[in-house]
Amino acid sequence: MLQETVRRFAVDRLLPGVEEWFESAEFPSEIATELGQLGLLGMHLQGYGCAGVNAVGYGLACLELEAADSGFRSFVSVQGSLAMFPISAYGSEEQKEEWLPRMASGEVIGCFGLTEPDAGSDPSRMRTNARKDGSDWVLSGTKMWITNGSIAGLAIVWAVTDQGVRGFLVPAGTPGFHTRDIKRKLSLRASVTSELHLDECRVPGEALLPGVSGLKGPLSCLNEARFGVVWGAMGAARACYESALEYAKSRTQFERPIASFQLTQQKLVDMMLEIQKGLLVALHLGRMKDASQLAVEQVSFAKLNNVREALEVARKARTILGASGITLEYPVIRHMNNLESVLTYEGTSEIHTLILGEALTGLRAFT
Ligand code: TGC
Ligand code: FAD
Repeated sequence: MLQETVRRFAVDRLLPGVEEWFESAEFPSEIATELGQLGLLGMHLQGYGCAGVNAVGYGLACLELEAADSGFRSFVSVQGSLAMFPISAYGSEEQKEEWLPRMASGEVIGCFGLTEPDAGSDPSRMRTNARKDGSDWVLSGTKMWITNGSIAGLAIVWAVTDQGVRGFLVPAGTPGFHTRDIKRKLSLRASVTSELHLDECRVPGEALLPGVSGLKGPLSCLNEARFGVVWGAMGAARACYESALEYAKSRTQFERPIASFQLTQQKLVDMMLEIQKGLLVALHLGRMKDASQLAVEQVSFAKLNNVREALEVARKARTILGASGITLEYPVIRHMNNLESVLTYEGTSEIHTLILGEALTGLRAFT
């Protein structure tokens, strides 16, 4: 029922506008409250206005949203898993009460500032720092490639302190906090990506997330978001496959539908196999997550496999559409370009390969 509801919302509300939003590089921010009304923001969290559905339910919603466009799944991932999750898991009671209900409804949009210009795959090299000044904290530094940055009412900013890496809640409008959008993207165009600038930005002591210190704070949030990507990537792949199948049946060359050629059928069958395998991996992972049995390496396994295969499906679909495959009249090249970002964010395919390599061999190959 949940999947059907999200699919209907995607078909009725998202698909009619998505080509225009992608082309004009615009995220329709009014969608935030509609996603909130559907209960999709922070949907896997408990209490404070959150829907409290299980991991499989969250995954299915991500699948249907990304079948429309990765930008919508990204929005929900960042809001629920990267902005609300740390407040829910590591926040004080006051922080939860102040922010979570308004974020669940979509009234307040959140963003997650971990990546920096010189610290992407290796966030341990982050330079953004926070120093204690009386009871306040003063933050300085730059965050880069931050989804929802300029439309967020609240930024979760990770910074180095004398107690290691800590998380801070920085409301938009705090003096010293500015954002600048990253333009000319050819991927994730229906999504806002920004830089965050913190210039002696002063926040009160209560802005610190009290429940976690060290890199495991932000990295644990990534687990939640990566889980959503595992499902979402298969949604994008499904949309490409469906578009290619329909096109192949109606497009005639050499006096036959191109779907009747064995080479086209081979592509369609390979696409279908990878989508079904990827969905089974996602479902298995969801059930393990619901049983609290999911290991970090298993999330890497699925993120690496499902995004890599989704991109391959998109590329095969693109070839079936011939020249039509390069226009926005069909969803394929939009998904294909989006998936290039998905391959990179939430841990690049190389980083997930190295996480798995370490799990197999016991040897770290990052440095
Ligand atoms: P390492 O020494 O391995 O770990 C430091 C501490 O963190 C713990 N840990 C984790 N905890 C929970 N979940 C995970 N996935 C964890 N990975 C590590 C670890 O146990 C340790 O804890 P403790 O208690 O011993 O201190 O850290 P490292 O510096 O060697 O880094 C390892 C590496 C390379 C795997 C990590 O840095 C990494 O995953 N890098 C990739 C960075 C990344 O994914 N960035 C994503 C930014 S956000 C984003 O892309 C949002 S896109 C938004 C959208 O969907 O639109
Ligand atoms: P780099 O880390 O510089 O990597 C460049 C290349 O080198 C990659 O191929 C990488 O795999 C490879 N590489 C790096 N280290 C190794 C190694 N040890 N061995 C082998 N190869 C290696 N970040 C946030 O914090 N919040 C967000 O909301 C957010 N949203 C994003 C939205 C979009 C659209 C994009 C594109 C990115 C977003 N990111 C966000 C940033 C994203 O997480 C980073 O881009 C990603 O972690 C990689 O960092 P980087 O781009 O600096 O690449």
